[in-house]
Amino acid sequence: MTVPPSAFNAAEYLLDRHVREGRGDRVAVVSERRTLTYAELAAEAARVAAGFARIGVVPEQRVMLCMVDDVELLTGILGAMYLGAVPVPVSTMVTGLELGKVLTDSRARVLCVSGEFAGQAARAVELAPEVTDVVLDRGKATELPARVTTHCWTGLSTVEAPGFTPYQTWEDSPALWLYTSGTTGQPKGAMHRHGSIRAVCETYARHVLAASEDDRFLSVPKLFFAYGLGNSAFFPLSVGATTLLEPQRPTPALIAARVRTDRPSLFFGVPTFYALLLNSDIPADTFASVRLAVSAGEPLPPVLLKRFKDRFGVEILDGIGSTEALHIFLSNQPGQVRAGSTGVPVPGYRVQIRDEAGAVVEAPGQPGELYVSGPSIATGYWARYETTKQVFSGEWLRTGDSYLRNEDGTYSCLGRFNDMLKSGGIWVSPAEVEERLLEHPSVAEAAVVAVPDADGIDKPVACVVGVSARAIDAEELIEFCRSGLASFKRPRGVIELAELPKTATGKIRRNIIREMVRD
Ligand code: 3SK
Repeated sequence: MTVPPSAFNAAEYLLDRHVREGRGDRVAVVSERRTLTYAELAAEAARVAAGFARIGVVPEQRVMLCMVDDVELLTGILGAMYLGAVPVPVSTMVTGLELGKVLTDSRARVLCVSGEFAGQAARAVELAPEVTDVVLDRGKATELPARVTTHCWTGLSTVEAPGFTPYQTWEDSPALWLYTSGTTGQPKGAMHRHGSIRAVCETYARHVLAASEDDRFLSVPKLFFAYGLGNSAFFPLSVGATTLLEPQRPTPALIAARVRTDRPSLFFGVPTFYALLLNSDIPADTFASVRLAVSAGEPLPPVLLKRFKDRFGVEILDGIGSTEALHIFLSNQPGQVRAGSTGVPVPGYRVQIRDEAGAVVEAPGQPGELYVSGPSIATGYWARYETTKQVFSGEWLRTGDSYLRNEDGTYSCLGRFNDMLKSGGIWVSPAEVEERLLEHPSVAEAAVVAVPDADGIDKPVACVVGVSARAIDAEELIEFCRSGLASFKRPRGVIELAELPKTATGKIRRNIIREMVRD
């Protein structure tokens, strides 16, 4: 007898459940312009779903969204899910050409854009002949090619949809695609199931954050990034809490003002943003409402953890996730933070460290590549057969990160598997040298890469961004590293940069830095 698939729709789980269980009047979302209760947010997402259906979107079809963090993007994502369609939120930091690439790759017919990105959308749509409809939130449609039908978001989202019923998806139905290019390579669409969305809420949000309906979530990473999507949509809505959406580009002053006004209890950032906060002059009581601060995206240097705790009185929980795993699967636990480690597997996930031949490394202290298995791993990359086979291996996901297990059972990141460099024949972790560089008062950001010396032998070179008004003294910095690290790990050169090149999600693009410094 075949077992019928179990019906489950992530948007119903995140919205209707609260309305049904009497939480409809609770505040779900606070943005710059609007505050909506759960009942209002569910009704608006249903109207958006009906609006998508009116313009011809059908279940399983992709809807790409290049929009700022606001109610429109949130209801666009949830509305598409209600309809059984597949929302594909994409970075708002891309050029028209980059947007065109992912648009073409996804074969989405409908593109939703915030007005400020109409220029990029116009260029992208020119490159993607399958797009038939563009939904524009604010702004003018004049730049868009005449061949597409343009719609205004208000028209889509305000027409009542009496009788609208969500499409009956299953746990394994496609719910969401997220494009990732990692630090190199072509963007690939990681495909996620409806069931994976509930899984990240029931693992990380429940067991690490202990999220409850009293929480207020504020995330610096935006909704288009897997990390931000969990922080600002899935986690708060799964427990009937409030999400604070911020459409503007974050700066320390803007975020500090938002924290003071809206008093989040959970705050999410990336190491680079924590460094910016520490280099700003925001008051020491800024984060008084925050019960937990979270960092992911890159390993958090211990010096930042310490300086943040000393100055703002809040401990940062460092964790690691990936777009393919949907959210964080290895994390420090509240009250048990170990500086320089990413903590332990989140309940529900297992990790392994494997050597280059793929054998599991059992001994602590031995570096290898981190693999993860758990309930939210993507089903694969859209239309990328070979890459899918390389990255997804049965129940295991290959992360591409180099890790080791410490004696106490926690795990520490050594960098990207292929970022490791050798100096004098000995492996050097760029993360370790960068940590030391960041302890120097004149360094705001650092990336260490291998650069061949006159003999063609790779040597570690530090690329640093200075703290404003403090000049970098290269010799002093090298001496500073020599005194705090094994001498062979010290950088042999220092290059000062105005900024470090980063991916849309804030990861340092070491391949670009390598090219810059080798030229
Ligand atoms: O990079 C990370 O650590 C991360 C965390 C959560 C979700 C997604 C990502 C990429």
